[in-house]
Amino acid sequence: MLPKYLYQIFYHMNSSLKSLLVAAPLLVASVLHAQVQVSVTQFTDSATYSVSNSDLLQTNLASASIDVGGFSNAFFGQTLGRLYDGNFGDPRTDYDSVVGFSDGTKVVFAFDLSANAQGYDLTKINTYVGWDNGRDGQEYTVEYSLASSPTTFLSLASVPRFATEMGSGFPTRRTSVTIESSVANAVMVANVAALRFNFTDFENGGSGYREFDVLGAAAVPEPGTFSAMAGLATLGFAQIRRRRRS
Ligand SMILES: [Ca+2]
Ligand SMILES: [Ca+2]
Ligand SMILES: [Ca+2]
Repeated sequence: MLPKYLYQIFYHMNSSLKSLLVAAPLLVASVLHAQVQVSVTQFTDSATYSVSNSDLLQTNLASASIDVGGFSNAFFGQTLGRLYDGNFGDPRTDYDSVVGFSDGTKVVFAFDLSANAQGYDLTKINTYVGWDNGRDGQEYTVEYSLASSPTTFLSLASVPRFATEMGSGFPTRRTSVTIESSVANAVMVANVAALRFNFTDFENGGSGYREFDVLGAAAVPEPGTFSAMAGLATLGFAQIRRRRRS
């Protein structure tokens, strides 16, 4: 049920304005919740993943913090900075590039809103793990908050448990997760202030995370949906005023 004043605006609009206003909420929904898809890879050869050193976590990060929980005891000397240093490392020899999380840990990456008050339009999230079969799996959920409400988190994607097997001999194993729009290179979610990762740490006391890449760009104010809706409302009021005068 529309509030009375909104109903009055709607009633007094001509039909083309009405159809525009009905279409507008659908457009908002498609921008905020494009179909987000999750895909995974896993390898046992010696090549390393090629990770980004110019993604938003490296260019526009305000802070990274552990909201709940902490680091896994499976690894030593950990810092969150290992996840955004542009380095994957050799999972056979480089044990100082790894971060693991204990069960239930939540990690928040807050983007720099002082540089871009509108937040950031995200196109892709990549997360990379490298260890052996015992700590190579990934499973987590990820949430986002908007620049208009930076501490309110909304669900973005869920990464299902994979690479759970431990196998014989524990050969070196690497896995990656990609979260993106089902439309190639499209913005997955716009005006983002922060991301929150929720780890289940299901595998053997901690998976060996080595890099998180968050790809996207600073959001630019669009003369699109919201200003168009504001304009429609203004037109509606103007029409009511005109009718009342006549
Ligand atoms: Ca990076
Ligand atoms: Ca790294
Ligand atoms: Ca495994």
